[in-house]
Amino acid sequence: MIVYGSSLSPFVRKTLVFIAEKGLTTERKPLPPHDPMPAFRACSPLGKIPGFQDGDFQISDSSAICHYLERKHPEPALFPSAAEDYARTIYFDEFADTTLISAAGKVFFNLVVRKLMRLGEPDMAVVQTALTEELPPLFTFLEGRVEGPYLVGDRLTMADIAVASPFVNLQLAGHPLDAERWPKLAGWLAPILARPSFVNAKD
Ligand SMILES: N[C@@H](CCC(=O)N[C@@H](CS)C(=O)NCC(=O)O)C(=O)O
Repeated sequence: MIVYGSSLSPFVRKTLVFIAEKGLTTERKPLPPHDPMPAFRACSPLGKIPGFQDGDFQISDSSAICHYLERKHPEPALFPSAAEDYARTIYFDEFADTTLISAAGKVFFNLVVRKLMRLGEPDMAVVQTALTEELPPLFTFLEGRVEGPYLVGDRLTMADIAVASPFVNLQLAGHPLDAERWPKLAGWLAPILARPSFVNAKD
């Protein structure tokens, strides 16, 4: 098994955490989006990370990879079996991959990626709008959904992995979650990010 892509990507991190929580190990090829490496482009023709290879099977997209792994390695289950909880888990994964990452990504791209890749000065207006207008309602929404240690049911699921992942990007950008303003969300997030799967999801 090979995962292509830098773990700075919330999508790559999500995939690495999922693999670790399955008790699996993977070879790593940390690279940026659109890297020309032929083996990577065979997995991800559009150049998005993560790319994934398992034997002669190749695919990209973090959710597609994780669903594949769930079928291949059913235990421990990271998607619930009950229809309602399954749907809730898919909902949170989709929410994280689209709404949350698109807002958090503006902060991370401007404050971290631009510097790392020498792409010029950050657009602080974009950062401020994301921090003060776009992210707070999302955090408030999540605050209202946290009822215990896991977002769905009574064990870790893809929902926890997907939603927690972009919070690492905010931390790396110097904007961790405000625990006083969103205490329930912070109380859920801290133990999830302290799991070895998250701690070790680095290049
Ligand atoms: N839906 C995809 C999104 C992957 C994605 O957009 N990754 C970013 C890096 S964080 C990327 O490769 N961007 C380059 C591009 O969109 O062309 C997934 O879940 O893997």
